[in-house]
Amino acid sequence: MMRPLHECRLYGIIDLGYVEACDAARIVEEMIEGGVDLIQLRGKSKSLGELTDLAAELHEVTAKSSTALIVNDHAEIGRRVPVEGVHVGQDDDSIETARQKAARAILVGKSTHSLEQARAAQSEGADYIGFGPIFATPTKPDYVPIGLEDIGRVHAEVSMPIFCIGGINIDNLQSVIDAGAKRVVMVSALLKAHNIVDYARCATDMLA
Ligand code: TZP
Repeated sequence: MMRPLHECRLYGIIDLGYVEACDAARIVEEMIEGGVDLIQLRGKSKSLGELTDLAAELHEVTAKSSTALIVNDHAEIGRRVPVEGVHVGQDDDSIETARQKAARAILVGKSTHSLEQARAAQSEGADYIGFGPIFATPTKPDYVPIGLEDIGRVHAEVSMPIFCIGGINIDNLQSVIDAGAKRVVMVSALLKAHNIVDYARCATDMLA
C-alpha cells in the first residue's frame, strides 16, 4: 500500500534522458531504500509500448514497498499496469481525460509554473501539483525559474499537496524549506548522486 499522499515528502523521477532503462529497476530500489515516497517514470522519447513494459517491471519493485509509481503523460498505461498515478503537464491531457484514460481510481498530478496555474489545477481536481521550476534547471532548460518568493503564497492559497521542483538539490533544499515548502521533487540531483540511498535519506531527514 502506498503511503498516504499527504505524508509524502520526497518525489524522485526516473528520467530516461538521464538514465538507461536497463538501470531503472536498480535505481528504483535505491530510491525506495533512501525513503523516496513517489517515483515517476518519465521517458519523453520512448514509445507507449516501451514505457508500459518498463512501468510493469518497475511496479513489481515498488509494489513491495510503500513507494508509489507514477507514470508521466500516458494515463492509458494505468489500464495495463497497476501504477498508483499519472502526471500531466500544462500541454498534456486534462485531469478529466487522464482519469478517463486510466479507467480506474488513480492519482492525477499536474505540473504548474505559476500561482495562477496552481489555482487552476486545484479547480480542475488534481490530486497534487508540481510547482516550479524554482531554480534554473538543465532538465527543463527552456523554462524561466519562478524563484522562492511564491512558495509561501501557493501554500496559503492551494490546499492539495504541493511538490516544489526545479534545480533542487541538497545544497539549496534548506532555502526551499525556509520559503515554506514541505515537499520537493528532485530529478538530476538524485540521479547523479554518487550514493542515491544516502542522498535521498539526507533529503527526507531535512523534510521530516
Ligand atoms: N518540471 C519543472 S522543473 C522540472 C520539471 C520536470 C525538472 C526538474 O529537474 P531537476 O533536475 O530536479 O532540476
